[in-house]
Amino acid sequence: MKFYDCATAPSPRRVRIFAAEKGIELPTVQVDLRSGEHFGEAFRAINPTCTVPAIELDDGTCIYESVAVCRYLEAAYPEPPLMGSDPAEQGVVAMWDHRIETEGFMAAAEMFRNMARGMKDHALTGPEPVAQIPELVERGRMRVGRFFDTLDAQLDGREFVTGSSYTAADITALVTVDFINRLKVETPEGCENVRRWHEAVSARPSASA
Ligand SMILES: N[C@@H](CCC(=O)N[C@@H](CS)C(=O)NCC(=O)O)C(=O)O
Repeated sequence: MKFYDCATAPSPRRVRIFAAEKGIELPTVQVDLRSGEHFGEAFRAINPTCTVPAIELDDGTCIYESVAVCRYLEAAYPEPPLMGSDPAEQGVVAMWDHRIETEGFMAAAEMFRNMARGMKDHALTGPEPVAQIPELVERGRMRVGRFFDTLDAQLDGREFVTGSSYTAADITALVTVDFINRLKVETPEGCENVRRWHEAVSARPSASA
């Protein structure tokens, strides 16, 4: 297997943490997003959407989208389960993972991609030029605020996002909160549950992956 990574990007970090929690060492290829290596022929053959992460299995099967890569790893390396242990837990973890990605991660991406100088004419992923829309920075900021409120309410009375077990939903939430904090948006003062949870999940060895 080959894991296509970019050490500084948040999405592949979801896979790195997921693999670290399972004790899997992934043979890793770094893709240089700065020089546009991901738009070249070679990487497009792996992932036509030109994003990391992606994996290539020994039989040539390519899987991209962080959630799909994690789903493969969960099936291939079931222990410890990170996507729920029974049908109900699996549904709840998938629900929260999806909400955190769409309401939190995508809101942070909306801010970042519409404000960063390096993202000029690249406000959406993919090879086609897409102009930045400055108003979307503020809309992304508003969505980030709503995300913090949602996450804080969900963590009230729960050790982890979906209960007493650490799951993929915690990984997506950790990567998302760190991504938001990198945009110089701090976790709001009132979000004490997020603060307590963030300190705990950041202390796990996998967080440095
Ligand atoms: N939904 C995708 C998002 C992947 C994504 O946006 N990756 C970013 C790095 S965090 C990327 O490859 N960006 C390339 C670019 O901006 O051209 C996933 O979860 O895998």
